[in-house]
Amino acid sequence: MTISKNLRDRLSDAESVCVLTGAGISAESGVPTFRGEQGLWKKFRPEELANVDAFMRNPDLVWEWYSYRRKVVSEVQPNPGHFAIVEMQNLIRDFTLVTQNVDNLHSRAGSRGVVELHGNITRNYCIRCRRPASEELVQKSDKVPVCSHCGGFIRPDVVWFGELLPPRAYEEAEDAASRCDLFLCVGTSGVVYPAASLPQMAKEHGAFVLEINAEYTDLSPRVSETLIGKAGEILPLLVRVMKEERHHEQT
Ligand code: BJW
Ligand code: ZN
Repeated sequence: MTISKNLRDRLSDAESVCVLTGAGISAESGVPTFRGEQGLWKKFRPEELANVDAFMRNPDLVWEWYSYRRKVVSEVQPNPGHFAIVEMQNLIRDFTLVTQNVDNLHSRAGSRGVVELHGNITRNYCIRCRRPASEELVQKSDKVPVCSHCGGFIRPDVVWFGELLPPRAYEEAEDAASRCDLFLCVGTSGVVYPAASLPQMAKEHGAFVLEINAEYTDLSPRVSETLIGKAGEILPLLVRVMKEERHHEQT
């Protein structure tokens, strides 16, 4: 992979960086993506599972789907893509990582202050009184558990279609996208809003928007540059360039 002179300059000059990640960054850890050839939703239809009506209609089925995914993410490890983002954070003073992923792998890799737009599958709460559910209750339940305080169903702390994103998280993401000079868009198909509007927002505010994906996406025509390949290979390369260029500047 060749890094153009222009991109090299962007990587070396960037003072404020915002990274938006999607399911593709965790693919190399063994977490299935949602869409595409290997997509999770080839087998499970999203409209049947990722909305609150589906949960109320068939809570045990939805619970089972999340139990399966919770097990998958607990058995995998962060990959070089996740670790490269941790290194990038250590290089850049004003750095924000925004993720659509619910798998907790960025935090497990060591990223700090991760902005989670779609929640986190490792947390669960009661739909009636909103108290968090204990790990023990979640682990032992094959069927949807009920809250020990009020008897309400326990649900995963994720954002389903038709639900609002956590307002503070989205505000932080918008702030970071509007003030950064380099915006990286990694492993997302860019079809789910409002997250998919962040690259555009960054570009309108003057940032260089770099997409990293295994294939071209809906976002590609609207970004500054797309690098096609695996996030776990491209991100470490970008970090190496950033380090080289910053080292040169200091010497
Ligand atoms: C690699 C790789 C490798 C593979 N290296 N790359 C504006 C226009 C139209 C619709 C809307 C709109 N605004 C809102 C909507 C409605 C809706 C929406 O966006 N619908 C569209 C799908 C049409 N949005 C919402 O409902 C949102 N809420 C909202 O807007 O509230 C306001 C409102 C309230 C009431 C009514 C209406 C609006 C909420 C969205 C919540 C999304 N939730 C999910 C599920 C989370 C829980 C769970 O995990 O089960 O979030 S959906 C699912 O998609 C998940 C993901 O975070 C999200 C994005 O997917 P992502 O990450 O992009 O993954 P993939 O699989 O799509 O792509 C993977 C990519 O990786 C591919 O491109 C591969 O090529 C690539 N790849 N391997 C690099 N190794
Ligand atoms: Zn409760």
